[in-house]
Amino acid sequence: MVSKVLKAPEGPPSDVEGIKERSKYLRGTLKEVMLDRMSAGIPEDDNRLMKHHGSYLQDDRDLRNERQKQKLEPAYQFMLRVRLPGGVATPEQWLVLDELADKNGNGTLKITTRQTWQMHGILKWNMKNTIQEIHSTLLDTIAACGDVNRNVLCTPNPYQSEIHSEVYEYAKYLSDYLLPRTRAYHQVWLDEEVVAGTPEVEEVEPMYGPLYLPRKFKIAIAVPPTNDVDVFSNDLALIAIIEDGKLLGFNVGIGGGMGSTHGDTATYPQLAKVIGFCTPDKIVEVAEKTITIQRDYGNRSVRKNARFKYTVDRLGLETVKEELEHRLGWKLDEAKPYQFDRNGDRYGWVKGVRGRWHYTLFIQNGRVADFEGYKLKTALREIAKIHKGEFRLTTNQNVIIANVSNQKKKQIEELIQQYGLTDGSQYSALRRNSIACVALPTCGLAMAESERYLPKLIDKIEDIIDENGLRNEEITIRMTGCPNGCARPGLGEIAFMGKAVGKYNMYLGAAFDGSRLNKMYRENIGEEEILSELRVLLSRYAKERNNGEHFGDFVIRAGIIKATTDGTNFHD
Ligand code: SRM
Ligand code: SF4
Repeated sequence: MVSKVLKAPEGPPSDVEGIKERSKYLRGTLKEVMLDRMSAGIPEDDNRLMKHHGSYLQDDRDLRNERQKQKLEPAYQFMLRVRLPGGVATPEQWLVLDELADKNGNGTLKITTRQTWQMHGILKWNMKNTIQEIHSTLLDTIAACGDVNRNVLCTPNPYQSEIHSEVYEYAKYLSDYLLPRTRAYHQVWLDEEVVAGTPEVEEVEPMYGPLYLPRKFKIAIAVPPTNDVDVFSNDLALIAIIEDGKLLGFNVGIGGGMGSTHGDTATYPQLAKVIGFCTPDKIVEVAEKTITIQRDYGNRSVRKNARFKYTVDRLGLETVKEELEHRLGWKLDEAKPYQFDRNGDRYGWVKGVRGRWHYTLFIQNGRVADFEGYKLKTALREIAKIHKGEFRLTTNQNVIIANVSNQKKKQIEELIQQYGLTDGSQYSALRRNSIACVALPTCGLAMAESERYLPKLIDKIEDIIDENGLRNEEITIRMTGCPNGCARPGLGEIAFMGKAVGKYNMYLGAAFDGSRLNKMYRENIGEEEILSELRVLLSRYAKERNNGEHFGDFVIRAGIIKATTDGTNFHD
């Protein structure tokens, strides 16, 4: 039901709207073009649709110039992202992904900032069997990308494992319920036959409609006191409210997102704002109706202004809340108090309920590979072979080996020792709180290095950290290769967003618990300047901070940077 008063922005629909409209519910000509052996790539229109199937066509950017010189087509390959609500995977699923990465991918797995695996480097001819093998282990890649609801996040909190399992069920249910209903995925990849008499174009998407959403839509559930999911960076932010060990329901926040465009003040990161509370049984209805508001009023003309955060800011928070309640037919309760203490992971072994153990393993920037002298991928495979619990992928790109019995703990610990796996304790707390997006060489939007560079930069920052006695001081540091914000840089106490090769904008002043955005401190600087800025800042922090004061709060109190009180003043 579309309200008479509210309006979507005017303007001609973007090209992607046309592609979706003509796509016969996300089919396009994908089935045919994937069989075409003339090119390792696919046409742009189909690539736009491909995203809704969890994949992107990419090319290896390290090889781009050389191939251009040789007049060869780019080194096309596909990235494939699994839908894994709450980041929970069985050891069997881990083993399948591990094998597929070697067989069809580039031999590595990337644990993403939305709690799932990505594989890179899959050739077109191997896409179908890769998706089929993923399907055989009861996983899929549907809606892992595209203008739909994405992988639903949930705190994989090993301390409160019972609450986690309950909240996880909601994350999983939401993720499944909000899936597109088209059979396109099953027909393109899984050889499902089109049933005679039900022409595919007449299929109905009851919630999305034929145009799907104006842009991606993201949901996260946080379980306080941990805000590891960076709940406020989501279009729909759900905060579990727990009283006396029982889940009462969820505070509901709307309108968060991280992406922006350098130099364009009409784009900005924004944090979701809490508008009320609902009991657990209402959560699906709330999510569905919120999504329909964005479906009806989101900007379908300018994609960079199309996220729900802009819809909320344009229409006004109160108006969107009223519209939501109108669509629900009931009112949200008043939001309940909650408290977050951090947005990073805690590492190492912890004991949860029923005597079960959980080990959070530090994985630098989420890349699972066999490195020289550090056989991380092999080690996780060996653990998966004997592990009887599950793996929980975290939004900080780490992995929790969860639900381990006393007896298995000994065996797993032996493997941890044998392969030198780490809970990060030999590193600075700053490194343990670092995340970086993929960027080069696979990301087509990267302007600078990120995952391949941040660890080296931190090697140098650690010298400064040590000079100032800050080794155990938890400071969040984030890097992305462009301002799209895939490592949620707007929420780093120190953050870098790529501007050009070797050049970054530097940001300061986010809150350690993910409740305040940062602000630009220096523009377009290289390593030398980054280090000299940090040398001054960290030494001042070491000397002038108050007891227990986080770095992000300190730089504001010390007048080094102004606080960003709302995304709309991020650029001020
Ligand atoms: Fe992202 C686009 C990687 C989390 C905001 N993101 C991309 C693409 C697909 C590039 C592209 O469009 O061609 C990147 C693929 C790189 C590669 O080679 O793999 C990419 N995003 C990632 C991952 C893998 C980063 C990582 O290293 O972990 C994360 C995968 C998450 C997942 O499993 O679903 C990832 N991306 C995020 C997040 C963080 C989050 O959701 O918590 C954000 C910021 C939150 C948000 O959405 O506002 C994010 N990605 C974007 C944007 C900017 C969207 C915007 O509103 O402006 C883009 C560009 C776009 O959509 O046009 C983008
Ligand atoms: Fe690519 Fe930019 Fe996302 Fe990094 S932030 S993965 S460079 S789109």
